[in-house]
Amino acid sequence: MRSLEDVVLKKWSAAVLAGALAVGALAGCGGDDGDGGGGGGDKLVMGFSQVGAESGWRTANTKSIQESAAAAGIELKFSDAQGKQENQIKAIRSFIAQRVDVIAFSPVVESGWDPVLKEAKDANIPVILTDRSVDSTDKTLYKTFIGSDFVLEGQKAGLWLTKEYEGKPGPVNIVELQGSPGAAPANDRKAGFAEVIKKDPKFKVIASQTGQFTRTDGKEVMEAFLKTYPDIDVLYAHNDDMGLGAIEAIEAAGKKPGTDIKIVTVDAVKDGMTALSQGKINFIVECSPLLGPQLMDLAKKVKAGEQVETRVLTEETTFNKEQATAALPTRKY
Ligand code: GZL
Repeated sequence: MRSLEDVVLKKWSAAVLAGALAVGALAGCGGDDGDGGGGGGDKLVMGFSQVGAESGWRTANTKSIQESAAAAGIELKFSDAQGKQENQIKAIRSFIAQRVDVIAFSPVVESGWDPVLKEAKDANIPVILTDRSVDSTDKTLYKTFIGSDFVLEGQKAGLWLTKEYEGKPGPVNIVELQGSPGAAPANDRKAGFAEVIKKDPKFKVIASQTGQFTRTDGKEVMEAFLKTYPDIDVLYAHNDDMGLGAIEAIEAAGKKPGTDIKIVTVDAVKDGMTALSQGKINFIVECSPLLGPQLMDLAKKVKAGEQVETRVLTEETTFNKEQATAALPTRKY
């Protein structure tokens, strides 16, 4: 009988291998000579709809996309949806009207995309999903999805917690700061974490509420949790930013983050890694925002009519205090 750890770690290593193979497959396809555009040297035009600017991760992701487009000689039409699906749908329709070569976007929520994706397909404009996916059953509506395995990220956070409390009595009272409602990372990080901790009844999620992936909301919700629950042992935050906001609330309540309340988060942005190196966060599951270079490679191949992997997994790891301290000096984001 394989242990849960074996299952999670096996899936993790398979994901990393798939990611490496995918990158290898892309690189091995006789990459572009960087003159921009897939065909006779004309500049490839990409329409990109971004979720918003809600977190440090998002800022780093936008930077990666913008810098990679410039480096690849791709003309980028960039739209910030400010967290609203209707703005993304409007932007995609505008890209269709402008006859861009490729449309890429990070869906703010999983559902409600089929109609506009069908419009792009009918206009013969290929679509690439980045960062987050959609729940469309029609897989012909997009060419590929490049992003993380959010369920695995939740499982990694749960696995760390089970190890942290191995052999210790319960109950272990957990509060959870969820990402924005309906977002794939929020749904999947919650599911992956729950799947792991349900194996031991001492772990109890006593409260779970959205903090919208932002520091401000994370702080406000944690303030409410602290007022309601005097005996919180652990905070699981779906991203560093909510964890950092919660740290402010925990300290204001006279408690020590990382000691009185253990904290596990996801992303591994610089501010989160700094808090981890200071012992205010205990463990971070990495979710890389640096999708730009692979996205531009995929766009050129898609425009050139080449076959691409339908799923490109980003490679990522986890960090404890010592690993964060070592990684910080060279951290790109
Ligand atoms: C994950 C990304 C999430 C980050 C948050 O790929 O969609 O959105 O974890 C960000 O920080 O707001």
